[in-house]
Amino acid sequence: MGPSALRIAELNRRIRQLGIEVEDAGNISIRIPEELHYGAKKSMYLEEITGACEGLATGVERALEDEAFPLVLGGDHSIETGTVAGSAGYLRRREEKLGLIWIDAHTDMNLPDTSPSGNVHGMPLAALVGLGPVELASLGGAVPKVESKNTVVIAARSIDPSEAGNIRKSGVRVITMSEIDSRGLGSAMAEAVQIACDGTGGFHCSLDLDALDPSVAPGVGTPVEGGLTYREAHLAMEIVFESGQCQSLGVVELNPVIDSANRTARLAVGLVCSALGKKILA
Ligand SMILES: [Mn+2]
Repeated sequence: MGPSALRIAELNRRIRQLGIEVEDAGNISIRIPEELHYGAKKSMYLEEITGACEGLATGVERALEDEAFPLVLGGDHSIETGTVAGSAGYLRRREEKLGLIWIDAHTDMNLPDTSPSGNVHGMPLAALVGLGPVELASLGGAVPKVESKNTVVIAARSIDPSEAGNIRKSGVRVITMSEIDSRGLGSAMAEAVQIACDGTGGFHCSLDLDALDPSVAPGVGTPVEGGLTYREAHLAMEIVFESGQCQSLGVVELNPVIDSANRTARLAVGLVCSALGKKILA
């Protein structure tokens, strides 16, 4: 439902207004929740998620081969395993590496063994840096999809105790909200871009809308108080654009069921436009 809400908020028209050609590739085919195989309690719907991500990875890689910029909308953050697999696969063919900027209230570094909920949307970053779950980590062959030294989480403020061990083990840089409070978002994002660009051929930016404060983005799967302001989020997207190194973008965790009159979708459309180069004074 997230992608539909973004279309209703006129995402395509707003991007076209920036002078960018848009081709809407439609939705990934997934069965409705009632038809899905629940799977193991420790990693719910992992089989369906892995299948969906395989198709998505192929689509993203093909879009990049066609010299398009893949913008992937969600939905559950687990889909980004597919997006990043495709984006990294494209660079791997050119013997280059992908960096990753993960903007999120959470670090998404759980494993089936450490996850309190069994929700796979809490595991995609662990999969991408090669920790697991193995089905997602090995998607499309190469493990890991991104190296920890080129991966950064920004805006984190809710980390499960068991997850913290995985973060330490991986060596991924996590810039928390406390650090953003003290040094400012501009400086924190500059460091994030530097990490993601160091020796890579470009980076993927994954924007979990729960990175924003619930007062501006109420329509997300797992809201956490104390997030980015409206302006900070736009600044983050502007810095992503100005880097000139963002190869693909994901905007995820939009949940219209708990949104208020599609407000979070409209906010997300504005953020995508900033990431694609929209300026206050053109
Ligand atoms: Mn997330």
